[in-house]
Amino acid sequence: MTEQARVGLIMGSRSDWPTMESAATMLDELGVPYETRVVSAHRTPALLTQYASEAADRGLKVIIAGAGGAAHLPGMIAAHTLLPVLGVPVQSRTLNGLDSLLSIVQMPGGVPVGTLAIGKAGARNAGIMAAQILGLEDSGIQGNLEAFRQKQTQDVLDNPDPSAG
Ligand code: RP5
Repeated sequence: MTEQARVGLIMGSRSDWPTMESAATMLDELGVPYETRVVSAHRTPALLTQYASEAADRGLKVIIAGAGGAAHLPGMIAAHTLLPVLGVPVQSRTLNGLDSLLSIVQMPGGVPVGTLAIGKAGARNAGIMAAQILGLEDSGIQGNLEAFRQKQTQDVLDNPDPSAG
């Protein structure tokens, strides 16, 4: 049986997957069950409304939404749910992701989107942050986060010389 998804990992297009895959990798590593879907603010607006409106009742606790260009997906999802929404600006071809960042980060007061960095680092951090939110009430995920952080620190300490292979 597949475990109940607790994070909705959505994106505006299949073309966002190479970026958003970094969030999926972190959720896998931290033991957080999730689902992945393409939900487009502009191409499938009715699906967006349905997805956001039903998310909490389906057992999701956090939504990670990645989009590029006129990146309205995270904000519109946030407008339809009280779940925390983490927005990932995908690096666009034409404006390098600055367009995506500004589209996501400048939400009006009252409807927050937690906006991460442009590109894969932002997607990776969105996965970690979703785990941190869930870890507040899940000791298994919290333990995975502690182990991840310790390993990350140890890797740096074990390799102090940047000129060595
Ligand atoms: C946005 O438009 C998507 O999030 C994607 O980043 C961008 C381009 O989409 P495609 O034209 O590659 O499908 O909605």
